[in-house]
Amino acid sequence: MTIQKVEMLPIESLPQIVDDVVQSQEIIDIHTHLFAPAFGKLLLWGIDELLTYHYLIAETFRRSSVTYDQFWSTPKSGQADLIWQTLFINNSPLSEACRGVITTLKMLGLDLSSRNLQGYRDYFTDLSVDDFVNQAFRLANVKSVVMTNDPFDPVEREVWETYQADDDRFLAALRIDPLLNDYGNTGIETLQTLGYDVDGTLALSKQASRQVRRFLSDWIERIQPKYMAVSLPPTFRYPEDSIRGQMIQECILPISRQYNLPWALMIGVTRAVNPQLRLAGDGVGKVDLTCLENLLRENPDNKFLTTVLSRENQHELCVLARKFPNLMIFGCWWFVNNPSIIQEITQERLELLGLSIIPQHSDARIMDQLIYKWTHSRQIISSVLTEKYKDLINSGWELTRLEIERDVAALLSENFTTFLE
Ligand code: RAT
Ligand code: ZN
Repeated sequence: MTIQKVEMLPIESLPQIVDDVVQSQEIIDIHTHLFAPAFGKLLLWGIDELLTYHYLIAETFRRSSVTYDQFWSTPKSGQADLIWQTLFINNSPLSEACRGVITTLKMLGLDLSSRNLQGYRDYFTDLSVDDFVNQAFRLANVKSVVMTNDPFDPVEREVWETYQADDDRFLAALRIDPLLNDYGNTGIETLQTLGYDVDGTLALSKQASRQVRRFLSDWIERIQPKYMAVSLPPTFRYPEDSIRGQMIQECILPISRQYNLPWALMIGVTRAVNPQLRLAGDGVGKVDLTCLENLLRENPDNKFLTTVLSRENQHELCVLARKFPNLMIFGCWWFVNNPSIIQEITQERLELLGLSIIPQHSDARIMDQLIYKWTHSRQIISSVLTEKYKDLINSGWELTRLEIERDVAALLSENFTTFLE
């Protein structure tokens, strides 16, 4: 048998080659808050939306004397004016969320030297939503995004009455937070409104769990999600003698197995630490990951996707993934989605888990953000990978470009699709 000769890479050309490969790899973005254009107003895009991103709202209150009441009673364009003036004109836009706006405007070809917000608005006025979506996907080099689909939101429910799901750039995910975090209020109320016969008590009767399972099945069949998802507080425990514990055991885990649908847990958010900030008011806390360890050990036939919000939990999460192949860890979520921390987490994950991870998701809420979130993330992924490949070459391993392409495709796209199979 003859061994085909392949061209091995010299170490000097490595940074350029890895960067080319990372830039040209199409991405599946596994968690966003974006919507297909058919969802109408639920799809946010344009400069005023970009500037009023909740990450920037939180930063504005730190540098402006505006009161909560003044801010919230101002129309969106006025809020955007204030944010622009405060974070971009009166101060240099150094934070990651601010830099994101700059990267986006630049990649859209707008003149940053003008610093003219009205000029940026005019650019968007001339665009149709479809054209803009095409442009964002092209500039971000993203193949598809997973939406966050919430059957507890009446506005979104109405869209699903007629939505054809014919735009395959937008994949669905069934978000079920109220079932696990607010069953006594939104959970029961919504189920009853939709005709599921659950009683109002806070212990899940046999009848109520049957109804919740029916609700989940109906929505899975309707929206064909890639996974079910929930965000959980740092106080999350499992097993637990609580409505949440029961819901997980009797409804979520069996349905997840029945449909071969991963359950995505996003753990570590304390909601409304400062309620005055609304969506921008959530905080972070460390979680005792024994909860996940128990879930993984007791449910080897279930698939779990997990990301954690605190920096302190990242290492433990990697170690757990080494123990349980039914756990796929993903993304640098929200408060850890900053270059210095992404770099650290990505290195840590590659060192502990090799290529068996999904290094990033965008969490984009506004279509424009797809552009900067992936531009910034690609830069870091590329530089971390370059260092790792350099170490390998220095240790004596020879690499080909094709092997690098294979690895990057796994990280940015195929690990997700394979995990779903
Ligand atoms: O990152 C965010 O925008 C947060 O507000 C949350 O949406 C978080 O990502 C979540 O999905 O709960
Ligand atoms: Zn999110």
